[in-house]
This record gives sequence, structure tokens and C-alpha cells, in this order.
Amino acid sequence: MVDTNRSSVDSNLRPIDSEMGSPMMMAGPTMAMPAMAAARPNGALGITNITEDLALPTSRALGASTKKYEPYRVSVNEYVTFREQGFLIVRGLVPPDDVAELRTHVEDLIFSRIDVPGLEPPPPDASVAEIEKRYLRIHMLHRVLEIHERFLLHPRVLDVLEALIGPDVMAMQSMLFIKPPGGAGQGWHQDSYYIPTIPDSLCGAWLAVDRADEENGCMWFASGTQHEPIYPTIDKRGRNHGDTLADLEEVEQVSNVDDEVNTLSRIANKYEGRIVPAVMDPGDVAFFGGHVLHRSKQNSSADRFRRSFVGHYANARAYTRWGSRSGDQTNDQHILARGGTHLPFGYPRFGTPCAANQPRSTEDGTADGDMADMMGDGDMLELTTVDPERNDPATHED
Ligand SMILES: O=C(O)CCC(=O)C(=O)O
Repeated sequence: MVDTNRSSVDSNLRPIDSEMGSPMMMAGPTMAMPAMAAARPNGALGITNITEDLALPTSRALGASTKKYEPYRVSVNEYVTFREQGFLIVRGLVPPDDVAELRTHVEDLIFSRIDVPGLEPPPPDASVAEIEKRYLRIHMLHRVLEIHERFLLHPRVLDVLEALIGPDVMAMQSMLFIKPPGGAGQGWHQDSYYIPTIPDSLCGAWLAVDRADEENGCMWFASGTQHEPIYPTIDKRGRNHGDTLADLEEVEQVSNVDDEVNTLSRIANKYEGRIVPAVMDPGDVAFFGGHVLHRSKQNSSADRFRRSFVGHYANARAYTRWGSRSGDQTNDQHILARGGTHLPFGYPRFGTPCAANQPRSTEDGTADGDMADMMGDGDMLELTTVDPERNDPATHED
């Protein structure tokens, strides 16, 4: 096990900021973002990342969160639906009082009623409308705010992930979407393009804080695209599939909301009739695999926010270099949420209860996880000794 005391937030975020941010530049509203020393804002887009120098020390102690939840047990039908569609919406997964807490928190954050490391208060003369439009989304707040860590490791969300991509689950990324009226969408993309893991098991969990529908810019999924490979841009050639797919075409401008320039839309178009809006109520969570093409459109409502909390997870036994500037493995920076792993893993900074801080040790110092304990040794067919007389004609009497 490796301690994540050395803070690594910035290295984790840099590629995501630059890659996921830039394509949105053409469509994003212009927002008055203050120059921040500690965060990595992209003012034109309203996208902000929390950086390394703000990261708190990792805690191995249990935090204050003690709330108990009824475990969520995924049905076979839901499991099959996730595999068939590429996504699964679990209605009412997160209880209303939790969603209400998160919604109040987001309002406090927007209006600077709480001190958020890395975010500066709005200018004193800013109007309410200006304040509300300052942020489109903020990445990795779970590294500086306890409540974001708690939602990233929400037991009911982890219950579903454990069944869909587990049993061993690592929590990699959190994103808070604020998406005010007029806020930009995000064009077709595949999340594993941004966050590669080997084997590839990435899964997003998109929690609706407000009702999300076509008017205020809900998510859209191209069902069936979970079977597609990850399409590389020219600079990312080989990143997900190496050289194994002979005719894998390159795409351009993924995430750009303009389908004319985002050539991943050509792949999405193959799925005409299967591109569906994810209309969701507060507390609903959409789980979607890393290959699924998805997008969202502009919030065209006059006065409705479309706030959501998104976590990205992978199987904890998958290797990743996501966020490394040096090309080194970064598993030690991502929280072991469920199960166990033979790989290094990170701890929650605020001690939210999860697999990383549950007592479990094995002789080799790895964490194996309950499922591994239950795992049988399978049924290997044994070699049977050949009876030398069996095929000897002399031994047969007819
Ligand atoms: O919520 C959105 O607008 C986009 C979210 C998204 O693409 C993601 O979480 O991967």
C-alpha cells in the first residue's frame, strides 16, 4: 500500500483540464472568472480544477460520516440493462435529504457563503446573475471538501458500482456541474478516452441534483456504443487500444458541441434511433461505461439550473497512469472504495468510510476484499490417467 500523503492533485488534473476543457471553448459562455493562484480555472469555459497545493494530507482515520444506508442490491434485470444499453439509470438511489444537503451546499458554494480552497469569492459588485454564471463545472473538489468526498464514496452508489464493475472499485474523479441557464453542453465523447485504465473498466455515476430534462441540458446516451472501441484523436493514437485494431479511424475535436467539427458524431450517427435523453429527477443516478458515447446540450431554460455530481470509477485491479506527468502508475492516488486490490491505492483525505480505511490486511500487504475471500478455486478438469489396457485389442473379447 502506498500513502498518498504526497499531494498529487495538480498532476492528476492537468490532462483532464486541458483535454476536456478546450473543446468546449467554442460553445461555452464567457464567465468572469477571477485570476486564481491556487486553482486552474479556464475562465472562458467556467471550468475550474483544484490543484496540488491545496490538497490536504491523506487520512487513514475514519471521518465523521456515520450515516447508515439501506444497501442497494442490483437486480439481474438492471445488470443486463447496463450491459445491453451501455448505461443504467437507478431511480431514487440517493435519498432526498442527501440531495437536499448537496443542493444547499452548491448554493453556498456559488454565493461564497463557505470558504472553498481554490475558489475566490465573486467581485463585491457582481450581480446575482453574474455570480450564478461564474462556474459551469468544478473538478476534484473531493480533495478539498469533505462533502464531495462523501458523495464520491456514497455507499448506495458504490453498491451499484460493486455489482457492475467490481467487486473491487477505485474512485478516480469527481465533478460538480452547476450548468446555469444558458450554460454550455458538452459534445459527443467517450470517458475512457480521457481516463484510460487497463483493463478498461471505467464507469461514470451521474447524480441528478436538480431535475434534468431536454430543456435544461440533460445527458444523452447513444445506446449500443458500449461495444465501440475508443476512437483516438491524432495525438492520442494507440493510447487505448495500442496497435491492435487494424482500421480504427481517428476522430477530431471530441467533446466539441458542434457536430460538424466533432467527428465522433459520425460514430454516434450510426446509432440513429438509439440516442436517448436521460431525463432524471433529483436522486436518480445514471451509470455509464467508459466507451458509451454521450453528450449534453446547452441549458436553454430561462431560470432552471441543471446541477449534478459526477464520479468516475474503475475496477481497482486495473492499472492506470491517468494524471501522471512522468508516465508512472497513479493507482496510489485513487481511493480504494470497495473490495481490495493487489495494486497500490489511495485513502480518502477526510476519512469517509470505504474499503481503503476498513481494517483488512493480508500477509503480502495487499488488500484482497471480501469477494476474493468468497471466491472459489473453480473447477479445473483433472487429467485422468490413461488406462494402458483400455485400447489394447487383446484385452477385448467380442
Ligand atoms: O453533465 C454533462 O453535461 C456532461 C457530463 C459528462 O459528459 C460526463 O460526466 O462524462
